[in-house]
Amino acid sequence: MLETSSALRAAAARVLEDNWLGSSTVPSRGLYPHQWSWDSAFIALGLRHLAPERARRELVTLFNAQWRDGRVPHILFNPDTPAEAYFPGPGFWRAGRTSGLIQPPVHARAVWAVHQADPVGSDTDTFLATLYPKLKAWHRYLLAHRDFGGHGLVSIVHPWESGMDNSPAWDEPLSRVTPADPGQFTRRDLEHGAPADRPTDDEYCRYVRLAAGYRDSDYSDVHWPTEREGFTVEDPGFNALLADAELALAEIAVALGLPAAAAGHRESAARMAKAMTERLWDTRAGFFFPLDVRTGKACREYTCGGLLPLLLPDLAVAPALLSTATGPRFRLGQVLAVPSYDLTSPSFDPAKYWRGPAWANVGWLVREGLLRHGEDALAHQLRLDLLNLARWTDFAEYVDPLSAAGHGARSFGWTAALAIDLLA
Ligand code: 9WN
Repeated sequence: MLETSSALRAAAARVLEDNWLGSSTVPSRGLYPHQWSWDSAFIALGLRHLAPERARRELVTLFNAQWRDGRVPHILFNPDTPAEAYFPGPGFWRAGRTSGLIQPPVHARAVWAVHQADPVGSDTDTFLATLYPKLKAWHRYLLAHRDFGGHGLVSIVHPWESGMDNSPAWDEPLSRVTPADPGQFTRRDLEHGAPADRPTDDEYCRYVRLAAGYRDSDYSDVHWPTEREGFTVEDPGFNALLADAELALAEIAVALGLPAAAAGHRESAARMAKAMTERLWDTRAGFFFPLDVRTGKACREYTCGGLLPLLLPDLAVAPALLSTATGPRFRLGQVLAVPSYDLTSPSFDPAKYWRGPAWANVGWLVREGLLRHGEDALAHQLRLDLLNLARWTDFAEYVDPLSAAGHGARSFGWTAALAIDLLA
């Protein structure tokens, strides 16, 4: 048992050491043996306290795989890992060493935090100057190529793009996708940990159908999204993270002596916050729901993605959102960390992936949001929960928010990294 903070920090550092590939970190040696986009950002937040140059390397490696159109791929495959270790591997995506999907844009926030941990080393490496144009191109891709709703918000085209794969919010839009033939592929994820805690086979068949359709359109954001089979959703979690990332870009621009550019990033964040409040906020529910762009209807499930707009400092509806967060659906401060799904729903499952368990990255983000809205006591409790859960579960991928039982992979990258950050 890792009784002291220094024992916990040392154990977390060992996880990051063991998961280090030489220029990036895997989320998990067994289940996820490649580099993942938003994992790397969270991992860098922890690495910056241990070895800032490694944190910089982590992010630079990811951005070296950025596509010409600006997208940052959700997976960068490690050439030394056997092809059969993960499905869908590079042979499926047919996109060189990367996948063609994306993940939530938490990178600018991570880049800024990594810089602040070691400004001298960062300046010597020209870290900010190197990454600023790449981050700008990434955000431009999202806002210019992914605004399928036409109101200044980004749409995701696959549940994997939300980072919250089997969130109940995706059930409805996913139900319209014809499942791929299960005989076409072998799930490698089921070889690691309890299959009951992972998405179902039926969900995987739909994920594969969607990913193959996007791939077969050459990852076109012009043709594929209009196909009948597609999935096009404005996710409040993804969009809140982009708005926050624009605020981080503003800070980076100031540090680079670009005040006019900084003002532009702040305006962009404010525009997004306004669009989110107009399109995704439900006043009666006191919650942000994703919008299914194909039907124009809200995906009315209370999932943790709807809490992430708390990150926005000037959010007028923050008091109402906080009241939902502390109410019966999420019971913030009364259960452990942040449940990924509505505790009052009959479908709530405390062990199943994004349908109930608490995840360290979401807890970390919600804590940031609480701090920005002056909710220091709740933020303090959340920090303790996250550290205890990491300590008790050997850095589990996700945990039961009621019993503290660990689920999924152990020695999971961002669980360890964010514990280090919370201890700093
Ligand atoms: C698909 C790596 C990733 C996380 C996601 C999490 C899970 C992948 C999977 O693992 O998704 O991208 O194979 O299930 O849902 O948030 O980035 O840790």
